[in-house]
Amino acid sequence: MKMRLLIVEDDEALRSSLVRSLDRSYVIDEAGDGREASECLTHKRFDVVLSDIDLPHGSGIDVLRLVRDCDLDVPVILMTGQPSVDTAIEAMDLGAFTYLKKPFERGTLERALGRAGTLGKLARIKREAMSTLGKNGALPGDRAGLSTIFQQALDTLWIAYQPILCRQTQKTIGFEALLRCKAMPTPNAVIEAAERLDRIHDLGRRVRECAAACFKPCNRDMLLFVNLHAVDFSDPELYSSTTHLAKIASSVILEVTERTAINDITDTRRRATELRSLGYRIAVDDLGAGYAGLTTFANLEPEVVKLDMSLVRNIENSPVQFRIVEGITNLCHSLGMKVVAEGIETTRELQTIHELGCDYLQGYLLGAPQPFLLDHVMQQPASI
Ligand code: G
Ligand code: MN
Repeated sequence: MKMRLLIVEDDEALRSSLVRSLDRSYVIDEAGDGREASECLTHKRFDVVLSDIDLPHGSGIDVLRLVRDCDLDVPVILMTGQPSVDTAIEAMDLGAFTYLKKPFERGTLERALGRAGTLGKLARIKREAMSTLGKNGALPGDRAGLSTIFQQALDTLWIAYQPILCRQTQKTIGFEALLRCKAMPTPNAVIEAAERLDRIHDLGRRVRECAAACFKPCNRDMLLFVNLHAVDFSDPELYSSTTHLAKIASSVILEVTERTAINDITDTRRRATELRSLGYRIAVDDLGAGYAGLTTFANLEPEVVKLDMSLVRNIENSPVQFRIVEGITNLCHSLGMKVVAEGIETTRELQTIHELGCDYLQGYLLGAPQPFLLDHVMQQPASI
């Protein structure tokens, strides 16, 4: 089967000559500028895109972005008369397959097209395999593709709230705000994309804003647990007193994960103090899953500690997990910290955790994450 090729070139003479020399081997569509290219790309799928860099109504770099809005894998070959190092770097950075310096020989073009077509197919198969296997790795490998999908993730982002219950009273004492979106398979995929694109601050701001805006508890004592990425600590906006979140800071517990090293962040102690002066409290999240040493713990002086769910999973059958959770809980209590057991899925786990005296409980058994509903707070938890 012939490969489908889109040629984007405003110079008509060159475009016709390209079409003439290639139309025996390819099914070709032509576009004279970015707008026409966009038209073609929204209606058809191509195996390769060959585009001039200098175009009316936007450059080839814009075409590259346009392409990625419609297709995450199709290889793009850029052509240029005057290659400037900057454009070339930007093109490659955005995921252009290669760029050809005009004039080029027919053989050079054919080789580039052949290789691009094959690698494009490979990328599609890989993506299919990844999504069949349910791996997050289905993220596009290049920046332009990744930023397109990341933007969609930001645009479709919403917050699910999972209840956290008091062990003794069995009442809901608060909710953890959890990132959800339609554009990407898992919350971790969104975070990984943000890390790769250096956009953790954008993601964190959006999550915090949405988490605060959609949180409408009937009860004023209800707490809101919000996750922070280690990089969020360096975002000045986190320390602003005028955000939606800051307005309810006294109800907010900021969760700092133990999974990623917060050690890279300087001045942890000063930053924690600043957050407390705004009214926030701090929790160490996923305790037991990471490598955070005592320094992080000492510097953050968390009010709350959340046990990683791997410690909770099947705890009734594991004397080792039992001893660890018992030890952590007792130590935290002696330091005046409250302990949350996360990821409780079975009644056996719940019973064991109950015996161990963890203060607060969270997990699918007690309540799934869901959009904030007013009757959230009224719901009857599984009995403990
Ligand atoms: O890292 P952190 O603890 O913030 O992650 C919480 C994640 O765990 C959320 O994505 C949430 O949906 C998920 N989660 C919540 N409760 C349970 C549970 O009982 N079991 C499992 N496997 N996952 C859970
Ligand atoms: Mn958390």
